[in-house]
Amino acid sequence: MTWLRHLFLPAASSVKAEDVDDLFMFIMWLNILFMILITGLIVLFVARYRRKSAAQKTAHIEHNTALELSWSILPLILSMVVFFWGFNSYMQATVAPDGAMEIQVTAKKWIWTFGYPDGSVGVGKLWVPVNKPIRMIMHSEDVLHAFYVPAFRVKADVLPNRYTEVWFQATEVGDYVIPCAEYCGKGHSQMRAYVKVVSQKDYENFLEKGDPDEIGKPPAELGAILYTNFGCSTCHSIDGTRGQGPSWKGIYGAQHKMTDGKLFTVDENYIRTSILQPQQMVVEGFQGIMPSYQGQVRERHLTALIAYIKSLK
Ligand code: HEC
Ligand SMILES: [Cu+2]
Repeated sequence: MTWLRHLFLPAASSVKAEDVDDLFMFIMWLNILFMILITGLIVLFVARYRRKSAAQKTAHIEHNTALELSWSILPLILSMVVFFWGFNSYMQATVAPDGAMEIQVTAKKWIWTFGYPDGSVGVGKLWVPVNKPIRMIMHSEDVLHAFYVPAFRVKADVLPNRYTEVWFQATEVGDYVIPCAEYCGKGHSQMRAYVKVVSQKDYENFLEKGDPDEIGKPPAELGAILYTNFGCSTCHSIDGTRGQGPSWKGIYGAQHKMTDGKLFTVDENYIRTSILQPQQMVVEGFQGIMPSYQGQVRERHLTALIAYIKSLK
């Protein structure tokens, strides 16, 4: 019966997912059942008790105790089942088990940043070990966002000036998408990150040596990966079209005018400052909305992004 349980639902890969799906399916089938029952009775009554002639009268009925009790008590029982099932499931989903690994999540337009227990930080990609409870402690640096992992059936608002949390325990190794689930401005639909669920060994390897997808790649190739992982692609195109930010096509070596009238040549230092302190130099014709990546990118990331921008002739 698992096909029935997962009907219309995305793959379920966390310990909570089964329970959420079961309750969802229970409510859905209950609704379908009552929809058929009620519309069926309406059609039946319309056909059967339609007034056929002016003289025809229906019997005058005061009430029917058995019928009235059953249509009150039965729905009460059903809604209480849904309430207690949902309440219990909600409590379990809200309170992380003791000893869960903690991850600090920062949302800002339009990137997700993850802080690990050892102090390292990652953008756009969250590495977690499989079969371990993980508690996410989240806040926003600007507007409302929402952390949502459909495959884990977890979702919570991420607010400025306050922490919210969710926890999950992934049951299968794989990549799972985190789409932002609260409209947060122009780049909202592209505000995505990934949870990368790996074995304990691969996770330790990652903490020790860094992301294996990033190691041993020529800088420009790594830069191309970071372009999407770090969310630069949300605002910068590489084909010359203007987005929220200027396109990167052919900018290396060009002279760019800033809003304060100063001229800069786009070179290594200019790009570096643009990434770390974007507010220092705001390109004319654009708004200073670029988030700072200070403390979130490593030296080799900067080198790679610079090499990539250089390569876009
Ligand atoms: C939220 C949108 C946004 C994101 C995400 C973003 N940028 Fe920007 N970026 C801008 C805007 C807007 C400008 C122009 C205003 C300014 O200079 O601050 C800009 C300017 C730049 C410039 C200068 C471009 C020029 O033509 O002079 C560089 C280089 C740059 N960004 C690199 C990056 C890199 C690398 C990333 C990803 C690690 C990134 N940006 C992510 C919005 C963004
Ligand atoms: Cu968002």
